[in-house]
Amino acid sequence: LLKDPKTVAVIGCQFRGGQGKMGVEQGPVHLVNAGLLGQIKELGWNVRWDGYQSYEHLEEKITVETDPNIGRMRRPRLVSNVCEEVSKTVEQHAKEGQFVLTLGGDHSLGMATIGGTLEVYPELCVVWVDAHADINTPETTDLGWLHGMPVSFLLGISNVPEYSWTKGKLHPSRIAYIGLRDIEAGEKATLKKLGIKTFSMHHVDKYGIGGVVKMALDAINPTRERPIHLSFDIDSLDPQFAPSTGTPVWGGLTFREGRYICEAVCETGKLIAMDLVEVNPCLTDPASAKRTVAAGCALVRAALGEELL
Ligand code: 5AB
Ligand code: MN
Ligand code: MN
Ligand code: MN
Repeated sequence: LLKDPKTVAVIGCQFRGGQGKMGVEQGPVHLVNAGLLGQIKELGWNVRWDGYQSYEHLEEKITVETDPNIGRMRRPRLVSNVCEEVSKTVEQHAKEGQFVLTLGGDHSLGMATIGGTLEVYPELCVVWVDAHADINTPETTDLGWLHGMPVSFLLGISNVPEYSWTKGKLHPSRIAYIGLRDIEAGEKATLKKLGIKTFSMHHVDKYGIGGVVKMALDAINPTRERPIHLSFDIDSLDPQFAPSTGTPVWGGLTFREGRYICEAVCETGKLIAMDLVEVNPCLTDPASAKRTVAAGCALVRAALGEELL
């Protein structure tokens, strides 16, 4: 499936413009400083480190003054411009046949990463692991931050001229959620209307994580032939395992459950990209930040085959 079967391109996206808290742009630095790249190499992969992408050129050009809200959307032009750029980078690496690992940064990046892989793998399906559905539209969003909206752009249900580069090519039958527990009323209506497969924490308790991953893959990838993009928001884990994140919600996945998702998706042999987002090492005491970062590293290793060795 991957033309360059043992190469991971790693993109460190130092971007926080899709949400309101300082520090999430430091996620990539902390993950890399924890030894993530060396850990990936130890699994037998070649690592193509793309460097930290800081987007300062865009942040200088698109300031608060020149980027007023569009409806309720906050920092809409900055997010759009950064995501368009990231999308091209991801697309390029995917085209070269590399596994694309994107380290966030906030989850608005999801419209960029999946937008990029979809260009190369039109048959792609998405496993979105998150406490939140991130499917708000400019109409349904309450807070206006773009990290709660990327899926709506991928599906093409948010129509904003400034985002015309998002092609809306993801079919609703090609995405499944795992870990949901904090969804807004407008989001619920959208999920229901589009018939999107959602596995909340209730389902994890009811069927076990093994059953849930199987049901999710059966729904979006019945014959396991489709390439898979895993978008992993660290806040899907319970705050006891990943406290350092911007929107923690109690009652989440255990570390083992989160790791199992990565293992099982890897086991299909179809995983072609992963995002690890919303690690914000600046929101807690250093020990809690370290725990969150260590959990993130372990999730990436599992997705890249640590359990299969
Ligand atoms: B995250 C909320 N639904 O839209 C919104 O961390 C939360 O990428 C979004 O999942 C959380 O603002 C975004 C209230
Ligand atoms: Mn590159
Ligand atoms: Mn998210
Ligand atoms: Mn989330």
